[in-house]
This record gives sequence, structure tokens and C-alpha cells, in this order.
Amino acid sequence: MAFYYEEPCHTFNEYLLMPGYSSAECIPNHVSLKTPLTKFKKGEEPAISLNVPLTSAIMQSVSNDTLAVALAKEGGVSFIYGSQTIEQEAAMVARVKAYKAGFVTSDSNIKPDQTLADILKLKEETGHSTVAVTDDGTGTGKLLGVVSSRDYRVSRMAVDTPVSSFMTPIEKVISAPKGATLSECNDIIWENKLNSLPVVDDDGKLCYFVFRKDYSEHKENTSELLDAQKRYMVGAGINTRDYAERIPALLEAGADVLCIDSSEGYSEWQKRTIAWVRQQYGDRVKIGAGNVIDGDGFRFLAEAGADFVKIGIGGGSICITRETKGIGRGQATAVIEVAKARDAYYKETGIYVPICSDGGIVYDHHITLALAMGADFVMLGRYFSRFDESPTNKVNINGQYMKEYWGEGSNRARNWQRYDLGGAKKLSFEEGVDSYVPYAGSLKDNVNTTLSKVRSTMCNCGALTIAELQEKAKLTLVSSTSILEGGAHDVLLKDSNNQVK
Ligand code: RVP
Repeated sequence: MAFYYEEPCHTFNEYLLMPGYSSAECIPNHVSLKTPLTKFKKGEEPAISLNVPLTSAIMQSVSNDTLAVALAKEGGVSFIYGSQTIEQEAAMVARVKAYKAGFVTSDSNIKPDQTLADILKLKEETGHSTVAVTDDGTGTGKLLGVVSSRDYRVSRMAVDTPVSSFMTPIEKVISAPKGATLSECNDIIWENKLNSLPVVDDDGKLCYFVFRKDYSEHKENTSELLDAQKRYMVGAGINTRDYAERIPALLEAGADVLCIDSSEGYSEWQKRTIAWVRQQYGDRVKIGAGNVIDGDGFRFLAEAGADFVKIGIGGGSICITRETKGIGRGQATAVIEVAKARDAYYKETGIYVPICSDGGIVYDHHITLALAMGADFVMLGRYFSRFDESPTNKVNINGQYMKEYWGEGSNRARNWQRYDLGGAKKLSFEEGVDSYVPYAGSLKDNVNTTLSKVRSTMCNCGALTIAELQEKAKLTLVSSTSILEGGAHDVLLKDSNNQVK
């Protein structure tokens, strides 16, 4: 006879945290959000920790190199999507590792025989006012001059004036040699009262720009997630089919951590993939697995050697797995059950395997709930897809800016490997949708706001660390009527745009 659970499963929105005692020491500035990403033995430190408990979903519409850099700057990690060719994914990883904080590859470039009209068009497209004039019009061509808004007056000049006649020519441009450190570049900027400084190689080719405005931002980024060589950390998604070819290429490109991307992780395919990694690389290579939704699934992957385990089936905002296949579990219950299994495994073996709550975060406070329920970190798709840095188009729909967001199981992504159970190499039916989400601005601004809410709630619970939150949290299930009471009610809102974010 089939097994029946006595209790229904629940999702985050059905829970609330209740405050505990907060001492005068318990203020948001004192909260540490540092959390383990990979497994460790009792008394030892994890090989990789995150500075904030956020990772971005392994999805085409979420995690490319641009988003990965932006998230690493804030202390989290992205997993570059695996539903692209091995070469393309490795190239994205390599771009994150090659990114030098403060050194910007020029995206506004022009040839000297182009005109003021071209400069104005470029400025409108990129929003940037510093333009590099190079022999081939690319960001890596030989630098011939620089145009900034101080070099031209639109009201007094014909739009067909050639760039060469008003640019600051290379003889007058102050530049830094390739290899100069960021601090040396900033000294040159300060000494010469510059707004931008081109960095050129021995052949006079442009490498980067360093901008005065980035200086203070870099100083502020105290949470940056860096590797031993001070490069940004990045993860990469893999599948259980082509791992023998994909993993070596991703490691060669510099991936710091891998994660098997699958809608259902309690399978022999995942065990085989992890075994292959251990056989090839021992414990040197870090690999997460999932997704699971109960203690059995967790134990299976922990015993198979996973460095972390991801939780969640069917809770993703674009996911229709529960509708199409009838499998899944309320995300809160799944996290609570897996956390119990993780703690039992730790007690038994002395090995702590971090767990990640993946999908279904709608409000910022759901992150705090997931952490309180035992998750070490969360993975978000919809949340990050709304930002400037996500790879998708920003479109205007009925006067509102939106970003595109689609599931890996949608016809658009066709990531059949994610839903693979062996057999034909194709997506037989859709498990995800293609959608729009409201555009929300920069990753940095949003992550800062979100995390300040998390810190604040942690203080209400008397917790200065995530581990303390997990120990002290008091959670209560709420009735459906109490949920209504939680929002604004019985008042007429003045601002009709005050929508749920
Ligand atoms: P959300 O943050 O709620 O948008 O959920 C993102 C998660 O949804 C991903 O990390 C992944 O686990 C899952 N996903 C991605 N694509 C699909 C699908 O097409 N069904 N689901």
C-alpha cells in the first residue's frame, strides 16, 4: 500500500517568525551572513563559504557572466547555466575569472572617421559618455584618442563633424600601462584630476578603462566573494550526460564549484556523476547535487559524496512540474524535512553537508524563513531575473518595463538534460513557462535592501549569525485568515502602484 504523510505540506507564506529576546548588541550592523557552501568536517572550515546566503539559479534567463560578477561583488555566487554548449559555458566562466574589479572593458568605441552623430547615438545606446577612439572601432583596438562630453558642443557643431577633429588625441591622453594595479591607476586619476583612465598595452592597444566613479564603489564592496588569487568566484551547472567532457572544460576555465542541474536528484545518474568526479579529482573539485525534497533523497546524495544538496521540486515561479507530473512538495516542508536529515547526518558522521532552498522565494522575508528552517543558503531565479544584470531583454509592456524570464523546462530553453530520466534525448513535454517579470533596477540596490530586511528580522529573533537563527528561531504556522491580516487591509491605498514585489 502506498505511504501517506499524516500532515499536508506547507510553503513559506504559511509561516511567520516570532521574535525572541534581542540584546543591545543585536543590531543589523553586527549581523554576519557568512554561510558554508561546501561540506566540512566537525571542527574544520568549509573549503568555500559565501559572504551572503544567495546563489543565482542555473538558468538561461538568469545566470550569465554579467550577473555572476555583480552577485560575487555582493558576496554570493552564480551558477552559470549549463543549457548551452560546453564552449559557451566555459567562455562565460572564463570571463568572470578574467574580470578585474575596477577595470572595465570599454563598451563605447568608435573609429576616428565616424562623426559626432555616431557619438551621440552611441551615448544614447550605452548611456556612457566616455568613448574610446580606436583604429578598428573595438574596445581592444589601437587607442587613437578619447571623446568625453567635454570635447564637443552639440549646439555649436555640425553633426557630421569627424571624430578625429574634436577627440582628445592620444598624445594628450594620460594612460596607464597594462599591468598597473588598481591602486596605481587610482593614484594617476587623483593626481591628474581625471574622470577616466585608459589602460594600454605595449602596442598601444586599449585593454580597459578605470573610472573615478568606480573608486568609491569598490571601497564599499567589503563583502566581495574572491578566490585565493583575488578573482571573483563563480559556479557552473552541469548535467548527468556530458559531464566527462563538460567538467574538464569548466575547471580549465576556472569554475570554483559545480552543481548538477536536475529537476529530480534522487537518482542513480547523480550518484554516477559524483562518483566520476571523485574518481578523477578526489575531493579537490566541489560539486553540489539535487534537487530533493525529503530526508531519503538528502541522505542518498550526501552518501554519494555531494558537497551540498539542493532542495525543491515544483516550487519555482516558472515551474509547472506539479501540474504536469503531479510530483513535488511545499517548499517549507521540504526544507524542514531535509534540514532534519542534514542534522542527523552531521551527528552521525561529523560531516556537515550544507543545504540550499531552491525556488519559490516570493517575498524577501521568505529568505529569512528558509534560513531559519535550516537552509544554509537559497537559490533564486525570478528574483535575479528582474535586474539590469540578467541576460534577458528589457521590454515595455503597457507602459511598464518588464524583463523576460523563462523556465529551463519551457519550450524556449529546451533543457532536456535537466528533466532527463534516460531514454530519448529530447524534452517530451513542457515543465516550465515563458514569462515577464517587473524590471527592478540594479542587483546591488535590490540585494542591499533584501539583506537589510534579513538582518533586521534576525535581530528580532536575537540572532547575529545564520547558525544562531537556526537554533533560536520560533516559527508558527498561520491560518489563511491570518495571512490576509498580514497585508494592508481595511484601508483604501493611496498609491495604487503599491504592488507586491
Ligand atoms: P524561482 O526563484 O521561484 O523563480 O525558481 C527558480 C528555480 O526554479 C530554479 O533554480 C530551478 O530549480 C527551478 N526551475 C528552473 N526552470 C524550471 C522549469 O522550467 N520548470 N524550474
